[in-house]
Parts: sequence; structure tokens; C-alpha cells
Amino acid sequence: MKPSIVVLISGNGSNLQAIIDDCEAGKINGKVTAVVSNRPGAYGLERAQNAEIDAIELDHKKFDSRAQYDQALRQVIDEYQPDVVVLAGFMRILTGDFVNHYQGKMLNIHPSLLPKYPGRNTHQRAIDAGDKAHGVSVHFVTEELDGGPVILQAKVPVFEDDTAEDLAERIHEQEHRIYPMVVNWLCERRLTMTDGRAMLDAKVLPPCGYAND
Ligand code: NHR
Ligand code: GAR
Repeated sequence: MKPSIVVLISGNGSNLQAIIDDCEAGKINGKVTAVVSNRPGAYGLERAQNAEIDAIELDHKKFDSRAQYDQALRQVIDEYQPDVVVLAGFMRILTGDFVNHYQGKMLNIHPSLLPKYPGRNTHQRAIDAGDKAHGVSVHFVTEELDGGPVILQAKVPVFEDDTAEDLAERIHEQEHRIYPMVVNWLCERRLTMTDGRAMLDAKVLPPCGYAND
């Protein structure tokens, strides 16, 4: 059986689409079995339906606490016995219990060159700081927000009159190239998290991830 991939989204789901496409093209040795959104009506749910993938809406506003929401989310996800859990524009902070349950199986893509700019509004923060380069990081999810070991980064230039939207667009292109690749590494068990470090083909990855200088 192909590895089972569950994708969590909150919005558009263009990264989800890139992953679905690469599964269908045989470039990812896995299958997206479910897509879950914490926001009702997220466009990514439609993308899932179009690909005949279970699309589940689980609205966090209907729960009294983060712990209760995360427990419900975990129940939904575990029905699909995932080998890989992918955060793709998922905008809810997850509790430690939830994160630990998927230790070494859960990935996030974050639009900055971590450890720079964890959290939100990363494009504007890079512009405001006068950065010449910006980028995107794929990392293992740990309890520490955007603090898990980095697996792969891609860099983009920042031009003088760039707006946050310009940067977001430039970064999206890179995201759609690198995220499916890392998802495949995890599906193929080439990638692991050992003692809090990312390892590819049994070699420890440097702090900024594979092939980054
Ligand atoms: N959870 C843990 N424990 N660790 C990580 O590394 C996580 C995580 C949950 C999400 C994605 C992350 C990002 O890539 C992510 C990584 C949302 C927020 C946030 O502040 C911050 C970082 C990320 C995602 N969310 C608000 C909250 O109160 C809600 C914002 C909203 O709904 O618009 O949860 O940047
Ligand atoms: C992506 O750019 C991703 O890096 C970012 O949201 C976008 C989602 O796009 N993630 C975060 O900001 C997480 N806090 P998509 O829905 O089209 O894949």
C-alpha cells in the first residue's frame, strides 16, 4: 500500500494542489487520503473534492479550547492512518500533545528563511528589515512554533520596490517545487527526525537544511 498522506489547510491550498499533482504523476510515492481545513469554505477543500479525496471541515470556532479542538482533529486524522501529515498553509497553532503524537511524521512549510521570522507577516517583515534575500523553509513540526529542524530551504531575491504580494508570489513558485520533494522523501523513509535533528539518507542535515549555502 502507498503511504497515506493527510494534508491540513486553512485557505487556498496551492501547496496541496502541487502535492496532489505530484502524487498523480507518480513523483510522490504516496497518496493524499484526506484534506482537513479548520476554516469552513477554504478553497483547498474544493481542490480535494475535485481530486476525489475526502475533504473535511473542522471549524475551530465550534470548540471551547485548543486541547478539545486538537483532540477532535487527531481523531479525524487517525482514521486515515497517516504516514505523513502535511501542514500546507494551516493557520492554527497546535498543542504539544498533538504535535508529539505525530513526531517525525509532520511537516510544515513556512515562508521565511528560518530561524528568521517565525510566526506571521513574514514577507512584510523581510521588506521592513531591508533584507536582500527572503525565502521559504520546510521543517519538521515540533512543539516550538516554527522551531523544528529545517529540512530544505529555497531563497528568492528581494527587489527595491517589492510589495509583500510580490514576494508571496515569488515564494509560492519555490514552495511548489520544494514541498512535494520533501513529502516524497518522508514517504520513502529517506527522511527522519532523530534526536531533534533532520536526517536524510542517514546523514544529519545542516541547520539550514539540505544543499543550502
Ligand atoms: N504548531 C506547533 N506546535 N508548531 C509549529 O511549528 C506549528 C504549529 C502550527 C502551525 C504553521 C505556522 C507557520 O508556518 C504552524 C507551525 C499559525 C500561527 C498563528 O499565530 C503561527 C505560525 C504558524 C501557523 N496562528 C494563530 C493562532 O492563534 C491564528 C491565526 C489565524 O487564525 O489567522 O493559532 O507560520
Ligand atoms: C504558503 O505561502 C505558506 O508558506 C504559508 O501560507 C501559504 C499557503 O498557501 N504558510 C503560512 O503562512 C503558515 N503560517 P496555499 O494555501 O496556497 O498553499
